[in-house]
Amino acid sequence: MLRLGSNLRVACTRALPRNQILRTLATEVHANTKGEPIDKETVRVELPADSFEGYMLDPPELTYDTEKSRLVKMYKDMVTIRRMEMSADGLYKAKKIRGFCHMSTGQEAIAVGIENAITKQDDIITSYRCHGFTYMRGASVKEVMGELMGKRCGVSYGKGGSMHMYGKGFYGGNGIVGAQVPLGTGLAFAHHYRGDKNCCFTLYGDGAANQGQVAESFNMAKLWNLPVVYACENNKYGMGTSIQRSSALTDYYKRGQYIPGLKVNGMNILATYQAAKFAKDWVAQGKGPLVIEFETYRYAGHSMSDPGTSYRTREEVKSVRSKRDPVAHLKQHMIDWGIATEKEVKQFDKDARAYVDSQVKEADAAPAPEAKMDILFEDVYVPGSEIPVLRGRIREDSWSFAKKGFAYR
Ligand SMILES: Cc1ncc(C[n+]2csc(CCOP(=O)(O)OP(=O)(O)O)c2C)c(N)n1
Ligand SMILES: [Mg+2]
Repeated sequence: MLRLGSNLRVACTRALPRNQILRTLATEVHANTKGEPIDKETVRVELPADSFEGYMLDPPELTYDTEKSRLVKMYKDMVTIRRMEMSADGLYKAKKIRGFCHMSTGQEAIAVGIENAITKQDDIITSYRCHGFTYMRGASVKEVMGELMGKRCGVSYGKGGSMHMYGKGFYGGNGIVGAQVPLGTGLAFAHHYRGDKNCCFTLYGDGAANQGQVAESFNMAKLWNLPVVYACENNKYGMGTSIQRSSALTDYYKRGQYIPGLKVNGMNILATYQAAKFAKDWVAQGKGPLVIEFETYRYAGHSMSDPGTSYRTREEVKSVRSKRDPVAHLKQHMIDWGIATEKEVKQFDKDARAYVDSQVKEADAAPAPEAKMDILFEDVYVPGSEIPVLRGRIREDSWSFAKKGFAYR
């Protein structure tokens, strides 16, 4: 229901006063509050030769300059997301979070790398593994955690839960595997139609990559030359099924066939950031769609109900964590390049922990939405754009927005 409301924002933007539009987008008021100034002192990044592989294109440069402060900010954001997910894990076990809950620990370099390469005018849409993206698009940790705990302060006012988080330029949070891919194609079509230079990053998993609607979306995007970046998070498993057991071709960056592709080391934020900048540039130049495969790994099980150990070995998880962890990787570079001392990095970790813990505390103490029918039906539509009567499961359940009550009772 909420998804419908936030999608309608596009259609209604012109007709409605701004304060009304804000009602269905809790994060808009917070967007950019985390935006620390990026100072200009730069560092030269030299990526390993195996960071990229191209398909029908020349991969991005392995050497580039970037701001030191940007790397620090990226580090802090990755640590914050990790701490946030770990808190969610604990709260789930304490039964304060119910229902579905999918963690992104291990995959932080993708959400953070992409957000640093695009603007708030670009769009992102993703699957249910969405907490990190919601935070990076502008939500506070309190809003994400509040949503998980079903609180009114949540990013979807406590009525969506883990898989249903939205914000300005962020279209979820989608529980149906692959369903976000045609939606992302439509968002890119909107940019194309308006003639702006913005794009949509459409994320999906290696499991979702085998869906028919993904192939249909590729066709239309190429046919109409849409500014869409199809970004496959290849974390090696779809639930408990390894990519070798599910996919005839595990080179997901080649799956666009007639769409150029790029494979990226998704555990190295210096590579994900450079790849996302390259992709943004590609679509802005009017070259049409691009397929990116971020090769990554999820540390947790598929969801909270999966311990994640029956279809892979503990050694496999341990080995990725110890050798390829994106947070440890950036930490080492910051120290080696003299951007921060070991002591300073420890302080960043401490600060992130303190920030997340205090936000969790506030969210935990916050009230749930009031158990009132009109609150239940809020945010189905942008205020002022409602249909007269929303049909219920049976006639008596139909809701009248004008009456703020049941239409036929
Ligand atoms: C259409 C549909 N089919 C099946 C499911 C059940 N399901 C949920 S997640 C998932 C696996 C998806 O794996 P992948 O795309 O690799 O994403 P990941 O969980 O690894 O991020 C499946 C089969 C679903 N939600 N929707
Ligand atoms: Mg997967």
